[in-house]
Amino acid sequence: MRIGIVLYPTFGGSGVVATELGKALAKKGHMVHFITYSQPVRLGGFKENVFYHEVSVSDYPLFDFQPYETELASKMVDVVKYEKLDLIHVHYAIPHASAAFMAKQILATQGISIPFVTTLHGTDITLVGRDPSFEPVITFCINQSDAVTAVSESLKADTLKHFDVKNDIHVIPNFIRLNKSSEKNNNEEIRELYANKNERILCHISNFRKVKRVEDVIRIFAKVVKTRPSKLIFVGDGPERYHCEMLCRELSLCEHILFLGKVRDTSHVLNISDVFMLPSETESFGLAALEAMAVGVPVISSNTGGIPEVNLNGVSGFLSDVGDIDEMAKNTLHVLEDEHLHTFKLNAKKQAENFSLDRILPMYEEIYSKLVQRT
Ligand code: GMT
Repeated sequence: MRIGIVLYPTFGGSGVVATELGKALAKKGHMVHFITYSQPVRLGGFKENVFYHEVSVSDYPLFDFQPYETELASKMVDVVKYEKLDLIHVHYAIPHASAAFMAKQILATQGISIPFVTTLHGTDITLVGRDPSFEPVITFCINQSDAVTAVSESLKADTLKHFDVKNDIHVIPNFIRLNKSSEKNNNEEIRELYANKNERILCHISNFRKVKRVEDVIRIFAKVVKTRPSKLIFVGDGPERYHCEMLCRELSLCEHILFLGKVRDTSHVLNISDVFMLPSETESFGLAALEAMAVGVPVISSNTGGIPEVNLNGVSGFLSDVGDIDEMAKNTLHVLEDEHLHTFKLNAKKQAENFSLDRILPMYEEIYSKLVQRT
């Protein structure tokens, strides 16, 4: 098939899932055309069957706000027409689904029929999408999509609760490429760069938005480090990073906490970590937690949204109510104990196998085939 994938090219989970999906489809022989405003961070170098179409954003002085949706829709029309695409798959509803709807309508006037699939990822429904100013457009686009998928049962339930959706929503969980991420180097040399031999390593990877509650990670760590010598590694950047750095200083924890900033390939950090922290306010799935589990890192998380579908309480880690720092610290110390850590690591890896690419990819292909046959 010839598939157009519209995505955010950034470190955010929806962009990672869309890029990895496209790469996997290309490997299976599909022609994959990524459409977005800059090269997706996870795309890497040249790959057979993969093409990237950049949406150039106009900087005409009249525009205080650039008309990205219009430019994206125009690019989609062009790519569908000249690359003879069979379907478009958009990741994250805003504004990708409405741009796809517009492109579809324009193409219909030229006798070209193209179905589009919308994948809902999370904040497009749970935070941004629930803003009343977006609601009519999101509801319309979900209902106009030729197929709709959501990354967890929880996200599907949230969508049905908050929007007047008439379309079916297929739950297709996020996935992990196990063979790559499970190549654990056991690289003691790298580990020694960050921690002493007797120390455990906790890590958190995110875009440092409020919803991630990164300050909770620091407050949990402050309790853990009193009992067990440890280091905390932060990967990523975003609006809350500055506050977090201030909190580390305030709590005199700077010598124990490292902020690495944005890192393209997080596997090196995950490979040397003993526990992954995800205390989010809401989380439709928690791809970062799954990536950690895939290399045998147990997860201490909140029990919100789709996280319980990924992290199993007492098995691959622990879940607590949002903001329950005391319990999360207690659970972290439990996991880090010598007699428990190995079992939690094995369990985390085993649970991640339920989300292997081999199991999930056919679910998308089945939806694509049905739509293409219908057109
Ligand atoms: O919120 C983010 O971290 C980014 C966002 C995105 O769409 O890029 O993540 C959402 O989609 C991910 C991929 O499906 C999920 O793993 C995240 O749980 C979800 N984030 C939230 O729901 C807060």
